[in-house]
Amino acid sequence: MKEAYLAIDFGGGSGRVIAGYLSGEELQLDTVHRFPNRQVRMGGHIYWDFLSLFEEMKTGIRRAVEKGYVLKSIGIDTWGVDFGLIDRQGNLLGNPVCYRDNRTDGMPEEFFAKVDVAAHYAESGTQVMAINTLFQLYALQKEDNVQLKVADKLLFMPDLFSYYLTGVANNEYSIASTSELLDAKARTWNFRLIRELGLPEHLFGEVVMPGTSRGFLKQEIKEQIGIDYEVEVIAVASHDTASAASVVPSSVDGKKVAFLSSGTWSLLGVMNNEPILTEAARLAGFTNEGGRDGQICFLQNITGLWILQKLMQEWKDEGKDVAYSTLLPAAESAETEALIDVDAATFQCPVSMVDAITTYCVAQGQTPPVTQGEFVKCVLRSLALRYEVGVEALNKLLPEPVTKLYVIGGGSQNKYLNRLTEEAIGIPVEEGPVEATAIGNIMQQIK
Ligand code: LFR
Repeated sequence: MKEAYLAIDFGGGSGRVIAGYLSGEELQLDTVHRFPNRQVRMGGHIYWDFLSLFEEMKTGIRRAVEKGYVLKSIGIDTWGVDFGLIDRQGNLLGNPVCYRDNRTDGMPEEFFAKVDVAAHYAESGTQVMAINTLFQLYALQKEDNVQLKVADKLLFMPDLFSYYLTGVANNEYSIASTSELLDAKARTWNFRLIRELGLPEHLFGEVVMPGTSRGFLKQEIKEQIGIDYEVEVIAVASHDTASAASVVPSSVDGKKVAFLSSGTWSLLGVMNNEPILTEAARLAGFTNEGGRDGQICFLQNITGLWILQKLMQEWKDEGKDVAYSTLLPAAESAETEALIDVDAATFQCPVSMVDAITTYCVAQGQTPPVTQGEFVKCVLRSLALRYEVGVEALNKLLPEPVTKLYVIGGGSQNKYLNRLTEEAIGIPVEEGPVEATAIGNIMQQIK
């Protein structure tokens, strides 16, 4: 019997339940359950399969119990911006829609035809992206959405999972900060903006800081997972990026260091004590998201390994070999010079990534990649060059340039990409930890 803290980490492509326990001073991790997170296309929309994710989460908690762990507490983190709406009885009003859904196409342009973009940034500090909650809600409002009319509360994904575990509905700060609806300095809802959008104020609940209790597991959940003791659910830095970034020091030997949280997305930035809300930061595409201890993750949101993941999925469906151990050496020896703009809208959710890259290169007058190795090389070189642009932009906004880049998360295992990145940015790249998000999640619970 070991006492353990559970980190439940939902990423855009997969989820995991990790038990963390202290052995002496050292944190040990045991991944007790992994599951895919699939996006479901239906009726012209792209959804998350919330019900199956909820079930997988309970399976993971049950496995931890069956393995003999005594649960001290649970913390949940997920990707950003997406949410569920619940009614006054606590019913979920529809499956949460995935940020890759095209309902937000053109919404930022419409919104900023009425709102001054610089003044808006000076308050929200958020890099404008069509995926942001603000534009999802704007789209719902515009279509006179029925769910929005009857909704009682808006719960971001980690808030929603926690709600159905405990019955307590609140909004954790770091995940709420991905919405573009917070006042970055005050670290709470910008109700003036919310009113301006015509959204009901009651949707937006209490903003709680990482470390706050979200309540205890409901009796029905305890029965389903086979325990009879109380387990507290703690609001960790429930945006996965914020939990991951929380394990990286903000400086080493008095010198500022940067992080790159590498997964489906690449989040490149630094930890600051206060938001940077200047016009220069806005124009350079930086966002000020909430982190641990009221800190700010000042970062750029870059399309990350998503493009490669999507290519690999397509190749797998065709029965091709998609092992990293085959693809990465093939990429290293491939000859292509093709480069893509990884953030281009065409790579957001194409039916075929192979076709999207080919079409893009042809349109740009480049010879498109053909072999798997060429595709992978094209994507990884493009990412590394994009990181170079990001680091340069960051250095222009900070008092002193960053001296090191910590690559954390699953993508940090991609040694070829790390090498390309180091060559491109010209400062040392330090690898790991791979499980930065889970470690950050658990550290917030232990505090
Ligand atoms: C990473 C992440 C990013 C966010 C993106 C979409 O998993 O949370 O920080 O911008 O997903 O929500």
